[in-house]
Amino acid sequence: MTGLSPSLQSKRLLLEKEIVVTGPSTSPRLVRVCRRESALDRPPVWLMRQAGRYMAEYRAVREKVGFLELCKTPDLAAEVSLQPYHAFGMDAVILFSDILIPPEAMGMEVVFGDGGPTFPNPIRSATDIDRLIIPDPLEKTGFVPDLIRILRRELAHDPETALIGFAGAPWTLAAYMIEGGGSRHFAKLKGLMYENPALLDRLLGKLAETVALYLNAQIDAGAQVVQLFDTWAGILSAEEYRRFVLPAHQAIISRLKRDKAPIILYVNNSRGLLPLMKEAGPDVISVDSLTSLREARTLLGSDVVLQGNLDPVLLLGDSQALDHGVQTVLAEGGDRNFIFNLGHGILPPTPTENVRLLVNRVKESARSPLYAS
Ligand code: 1CP
Repeated sequence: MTGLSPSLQSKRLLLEKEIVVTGPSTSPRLVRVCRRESALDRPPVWLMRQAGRYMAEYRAVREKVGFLELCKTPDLAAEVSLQPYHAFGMDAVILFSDILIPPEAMGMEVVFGDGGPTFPNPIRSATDIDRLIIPDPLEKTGFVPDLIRILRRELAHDPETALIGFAGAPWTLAAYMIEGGGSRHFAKLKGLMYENPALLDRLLGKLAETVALYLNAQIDAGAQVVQLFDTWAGILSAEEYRRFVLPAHQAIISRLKRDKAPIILYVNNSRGLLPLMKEAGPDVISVDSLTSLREARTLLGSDVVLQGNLDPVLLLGDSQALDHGVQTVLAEGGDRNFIFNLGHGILPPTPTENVRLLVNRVKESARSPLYAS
């Protein structure tokens, strides 16, 4: 017996339910899960590369402006960042930009063509590395904090939705800067790693410093979560990853304003590398589609927050296979410490009705608040 009058008791029950459903703080759903603050009625959902070419609204904007100009024009970049949120109602908006913006600010020329981004003058020598500056993020990339401030204003009416900032991690950025663009074998990058590891260290160190400053500037401007993309770190063995990638992650993560924004770490092809990702100490580990979430939990422990990991190819096909895939990820992700996402970025030919179906299915997975644990 609590000794409360029946009406007060039912009020208290209502309050308890509310606490379970919305969490004890006013932070967005995504942030609450990153911080393991409470059990939620359903996982938050957002999709890597959720803004982009699969949306007609995006293509209409891109018809008028080039990709780099779009990234550097905060009003337009804000419009594009919000397109998937308005169309499908994801639980997070990720700012529209690209991982190659900081290398450009360091002094590299970058060209975004139809075949993807390229660096016409890739790094070829120690002098090329020494020439790179560590840019002041406000002075050289002030359009990013400007974009973040616009987006926070646009989202002010909806405190449940989080704004995500991001950066590419040093290894992946070095891959583009040395190869001159995307690559199949990464022969030049690996060549440098084998032949002159100290020189590669010098480049990775400069990149880590640049990325830490850049992400902290995003957090200062209002990013509520940040994601570090190390797409190409999965081409390395565990030993090589420990030698070249882990120190760069640690250098960045240890310098971030973690009290203000939790950090998600993503590596593609990360099977075998997951324990090393955990060693860097991110708040969330984003898992690709080749490792089941169940396997990831066994490897990492149930207290680690996981993000993932629907195969983006499932969004290209029929709704039955997609539905089955979504239910599998929901079941494996479980009802806590889990963020619904893809295993890699959304593909340009994705039909929008499939994206809508995915987001709706995750939202429908909400259990009755009465039974939320
Ligand atoms: O309009 C166009 O033609 C440009 C296509 C495009 C888009 C929409 C590029 C060029 N970048 C982006 C946006 C982008 N890139 C976002 C926006 C936010 C979002 O809505 O999610 C993000 C987070 C990125 C990150 C990014 N860029 C990564 C890491 C994530 C991943 O998917 O692995 C990488 C590797 C890049 C490089 C890049 N930029 C663009 C392309 C086509 C590529 C890939 C090139 C390659 O395959 O190597």
